[in-house]
Amino acid sequence: MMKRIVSIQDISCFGKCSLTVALPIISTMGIETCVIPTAVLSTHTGSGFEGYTYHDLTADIPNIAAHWKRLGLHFDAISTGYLGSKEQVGMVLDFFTEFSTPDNKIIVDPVLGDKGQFYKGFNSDFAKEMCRLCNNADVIKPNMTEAALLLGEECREGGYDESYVGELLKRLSELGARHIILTGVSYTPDKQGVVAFDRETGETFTYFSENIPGYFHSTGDVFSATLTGALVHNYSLERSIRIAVDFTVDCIRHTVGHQCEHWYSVRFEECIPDLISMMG
Ligand code: PXL
Repeated sequence: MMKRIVSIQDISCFGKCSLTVALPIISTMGIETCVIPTAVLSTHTGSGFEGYTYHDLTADIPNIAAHWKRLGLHFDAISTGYLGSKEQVGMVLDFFTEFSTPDNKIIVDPVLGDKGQFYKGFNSDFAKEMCRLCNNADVIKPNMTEAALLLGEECREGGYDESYVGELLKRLSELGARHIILTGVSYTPDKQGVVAFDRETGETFTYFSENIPGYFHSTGDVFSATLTGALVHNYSLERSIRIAVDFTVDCIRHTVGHQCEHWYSVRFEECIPDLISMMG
């Protein structure tokens, strides 16, 4: 049987993030991808874009869910990314209640911010709401900024050490999810990667790669989609993290030198054949 997931996040019409990244990546991984678009934006909200449009689709979420319920649809994973409002978080929680089963996974990317700051339009109130979503997830995947924002702490930009990261992981696990996958961790200037924590076994898994200087928008979304695809294939958590890091770094490498025209996202399309090889 082909695996099937649902991805709940926005469509940014230009800017290559959220659904326009998740769909091609998860499809490449041989998994059927259903979508619930939470909003349609003309671009993403990251720096460089001003005056973007935002069409809210909150009212559609329960209607889509109700129709799917009547169809008796089943998903091997429910994955969430950028959500636009507290009300949407509530509806996504209802969706979890309706569609979670003992054998499917809920994977939450608590999209809140990056580089030590909230994305436009988000604040600590919204971060508290995101904690409710984390509470109902099997896997959460914050970056270092989101980890601090979820915990209501000052964001630290760099200068991380193992004790700071270990403390963040422990406290994030108290939000409720079993697996915490913290991205953007770096202890030395030449390496960057992921530290994961399993609340049930107490084990930590670390996977670092080369640190490529610069800021690359949408890499969190590329990572999340790849991780989701790998986990849905029942690869081990360690292997899933390795594939997600390696593919994200591959996308960054292909973007370096092209940032003049590709400042708003990564050139993931060129790397799709590599993703297929990584799964081989
Ligand atoms: O990459 C996360 C993301 C998703 N969707 C929208 C965004 C961002 C980050 O800026 O603005 C609309």
